[in-house]
Amino acid sequence: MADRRYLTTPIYYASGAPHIGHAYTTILADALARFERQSEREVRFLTGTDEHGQKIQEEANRQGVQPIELCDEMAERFRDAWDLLDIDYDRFIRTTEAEHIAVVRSFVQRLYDRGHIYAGEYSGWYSVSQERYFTEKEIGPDRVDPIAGKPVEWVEEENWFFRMSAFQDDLIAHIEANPDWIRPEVRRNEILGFLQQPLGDLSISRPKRRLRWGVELPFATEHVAYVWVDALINYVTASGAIPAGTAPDDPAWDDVSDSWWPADLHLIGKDILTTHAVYWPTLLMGAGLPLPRGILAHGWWVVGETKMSKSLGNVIDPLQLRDTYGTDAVRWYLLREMPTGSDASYTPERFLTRYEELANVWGNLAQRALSMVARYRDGVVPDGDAAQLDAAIDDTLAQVGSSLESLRLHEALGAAMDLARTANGYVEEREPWAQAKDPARAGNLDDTLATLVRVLTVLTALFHPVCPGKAAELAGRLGLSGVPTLDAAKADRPAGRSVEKGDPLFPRIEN
Ligand code: ME8
Repeated sequence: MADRRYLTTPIYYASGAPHIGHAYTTILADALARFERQSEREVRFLTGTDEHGQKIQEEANRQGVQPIELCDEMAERFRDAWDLLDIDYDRFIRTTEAEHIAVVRSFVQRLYDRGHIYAGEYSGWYSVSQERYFTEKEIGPDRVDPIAGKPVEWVEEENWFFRMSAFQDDLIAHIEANPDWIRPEVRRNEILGFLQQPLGDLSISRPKRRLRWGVELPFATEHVAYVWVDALINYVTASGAIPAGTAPDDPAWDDVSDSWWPADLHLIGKDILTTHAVYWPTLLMGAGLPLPRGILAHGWWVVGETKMSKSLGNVIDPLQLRDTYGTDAVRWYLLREMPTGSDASYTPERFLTRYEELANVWGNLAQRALSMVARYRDGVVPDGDAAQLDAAIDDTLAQVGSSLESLRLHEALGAAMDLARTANGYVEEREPWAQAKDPARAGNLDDTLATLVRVLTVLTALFHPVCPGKAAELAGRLGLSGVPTLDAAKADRPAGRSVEKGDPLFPRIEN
């Protein structure tokens, strides 16, 4: 089979507007997808909205609209945000789509037919904001859910259960046999720690008398599917493995090799690790489908020292930042600032520092190099030795490769920026303005200029996944027909090409 990659983001609740947390995961996935496409792999990049459940129903009630009206509006808002942030997804899934509903029904019926589902009574502390139950220990004496800090409610109801406990040993064995399956390692250890306690069964239904907004269970029509079960299945729906209308016992379930399933990487925030690393793989085992090949749980964005929250009014709107600094600056900041996997704090000062890095290092290099080609060589790249920084280029590419391999994207971007720094140092060292004055050094000047154009060409390829707009702009000024792949950039011979100076890539921001 061709070399393919299937990457996913969480599907975001259609009850709230996109903020920098959502933007981070989505931009991270987009940049990884773009790096994959550069290596000429076939890529499927999925995102979307999570539209069923109590949280959505309550928000719709609050606004006095039908749930689907709220979802239509919010799905549009997410799509618009992703367009403005240059997210090049292949599929935007909504869990209210008929195709998805059909797959969920077939999936749960299959679990039922295979004997993994039974009826029972349930009571416990339920968090509407997280759409899940918490234990006494987790909610503490104040009875608030430990993630959102909101009060939980006591719920007693008859429920259908998935025999999750039956898969505990297989799940542990899988995690132990695949050290990179959950990354980073702290998250893997967290799940292995969690699995040291006996795993309970998972309540997968909600009675319609309490919640109508969901997918009706085919074997229990007075119930709808628990929203997390519904939501997780989106990854299979969008893979095309189980086309709508596939019966629960269809042979399609046994051979998914023609589809995108299994996913290569589920990108998620650490808040939803248990659902992805415990509920999801056990549900897949129950259905007899292969497990995703990896999960990357990234850290949490906070504002200054504080959690972002609507009630505190400190939610950072990525689109507002974009209006001031541009799409690529927002993307750069988020990906460069947060060490993949760790937490990070948003501050306007750090944002500005990262912006200045773009302007003063990469932007400045482009401006200097292109204006010197314009001034000294009438805008045509001279036929000099362009390979003077090739050792640095090779080192950078090797480092970027290994950082991407270990999903340390911030490190890969740091390496790319360091190459631009090295090239700026090379300009200082070579003093092209002095070379230009001295006819005996004309050949040296040709070498300097050709080398700088070569580095800029490689940098367009390296920066493209994170700064697609600026990389394309720079490629145009370099006289290229588009942003080259890394291999094409390395093979490029720029001599004789006309280049154009243009305005600074990253203009100075007033105030
Ligand atoms: O959990 N920092 O949706 P959601 C970093 N619908 N990332 C953040 C963040 C923050 N402060 N806040 C949110 C759901 N995120 C479910 C998912 S998937 C089958 C169902 C990001 O709208 C991060 O990716 O609450 C987190 O996992 C996700 O948004 C949660 O989005």
